[in-house]
Amino acid sequence: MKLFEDTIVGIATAQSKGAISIIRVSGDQAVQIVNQVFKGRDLTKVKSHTIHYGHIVDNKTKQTIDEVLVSVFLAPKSYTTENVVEINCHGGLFVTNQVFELLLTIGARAAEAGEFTKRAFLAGRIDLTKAEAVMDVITAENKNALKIATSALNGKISNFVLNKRQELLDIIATISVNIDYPEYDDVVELTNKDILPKVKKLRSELNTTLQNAKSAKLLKNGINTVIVGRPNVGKSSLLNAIINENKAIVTDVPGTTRDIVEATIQLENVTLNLIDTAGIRDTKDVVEQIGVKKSKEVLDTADIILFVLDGSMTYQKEDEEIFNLIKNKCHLVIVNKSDLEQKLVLQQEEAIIISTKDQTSIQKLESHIVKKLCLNNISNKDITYMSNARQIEKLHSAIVSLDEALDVIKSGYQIDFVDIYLRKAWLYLGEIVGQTSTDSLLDELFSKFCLGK
Ligand SMILES: Nc1nc2c(ncn2[C@@H]2O[C@H](COP(=O)(O)OP(=O)(O)OP(=O)(O)O)[C@@H](O)[C@H]2O)c(=O)[nH]1
Ligand SMILES: [Mg+2]
Repeated sequence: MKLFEDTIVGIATAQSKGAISIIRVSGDQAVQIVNQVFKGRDLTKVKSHTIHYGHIVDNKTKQTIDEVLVSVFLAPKSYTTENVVEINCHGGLFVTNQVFELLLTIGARAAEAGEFTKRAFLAGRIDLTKAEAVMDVITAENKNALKIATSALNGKISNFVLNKRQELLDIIATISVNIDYPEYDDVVELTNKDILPKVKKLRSELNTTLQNAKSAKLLKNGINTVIVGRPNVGKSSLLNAIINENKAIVTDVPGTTRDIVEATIQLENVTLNLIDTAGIRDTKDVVEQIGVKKSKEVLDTADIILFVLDGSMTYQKEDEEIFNLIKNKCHLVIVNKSDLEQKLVLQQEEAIIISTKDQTSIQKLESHIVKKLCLNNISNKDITYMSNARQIEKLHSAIVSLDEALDVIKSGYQIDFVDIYLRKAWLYLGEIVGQTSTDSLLDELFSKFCLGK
């Protein structure tokens, strides 16, 4: 089936100098168009999945533009499912653009960002989660991000969503039969009591995947670990001790750190993005004030906060004020300077006692971070990780709809009402894989792709 009339062309490799550039052409006329300017074998007669040596020649000027290798993939076994020709030319920007522009003059149209993958999606070769995974593979910056992206590309998310969608559909179908054919003897009469455990089970499975999505985000982007406390408690010393390097300036002058200092370390295969901040206090110093403001702002980006106290001093008003800022966020309370005489008395909170001068206590702190964020072997587990904000939002909406369904079931309303919310959840799950998606969503989504992908 032919979905598109036009044949598109895009430069698939990065727009910079390199050994090779790939120009990709896709559409009904891909082979004929390239064949017009290719001097070598007659491409309209070659087999699919073959590579051919030749030259690209401008027929008007008779000038040879480049020496190339051309790969031919005939429909439907290609990236887009259409006829695809890929021209491997020399990787100079000028030569690549010359070949690209030549193809535009003989019938191809410049592809929009992501248009090749969009065609693969619209033709049904890949679903939306796989299309998004293509971009995630390209943008992956570490082992975990790549692992999550390839697992999505291999269909892990689609399989999960499609299975859950099917289970939901089975429940919806049974309800519909009950509503439409109550008089049939062979239709088992369904009550709210019968569907309650099924919906509950489904909700819990979706919720587990939603929770795992949080881990996936941490795996992908690293854990923003913000070190806060009042001046001079040893925050910068702590950052230095964790990374084992004198990166942040340490002095006994309160208010030493004025700006955010960042460093990264690997912990249990996960990246910790450590962020040292200016000590928070009321100050008249204009520069320090800006630093304090930044410290408070950066708290919003924290996945975990290390709240540092000085064990050699009593609990101060400023400590209390900072604690109020962080108490409802994920945090660890750290009492530093354990090598000095201890004057600090903490009442409710459990604290980790350390000295930045003692590496074993720093290792102890690291194991607390691992425990707090459940990082043990997190990346080795075979879990469905949804790491994409769009997918997570839809999953969340599906769960909300199931919650509404559960409320209706528990309130003892007629089974018809339950059906409404189950259908809503079914539609949301469909949006994750792209079975129920709008044109505007697709346009926006694929526009984020690279050209030529
Ligand atoms: N005895 C002792 N001194 C420490 C320890 N950790 C830090 N210090 C000292 O405490 C002082 C302040 O340390 P910093 O790391 O600069 O403190 P900070 O919290 O970053 O201070 P600001 O940047 O001003 O907010 C320095 O003189 C450090 O040497 C510790 O475990 N034991
Ligand atoms: Mg400091």
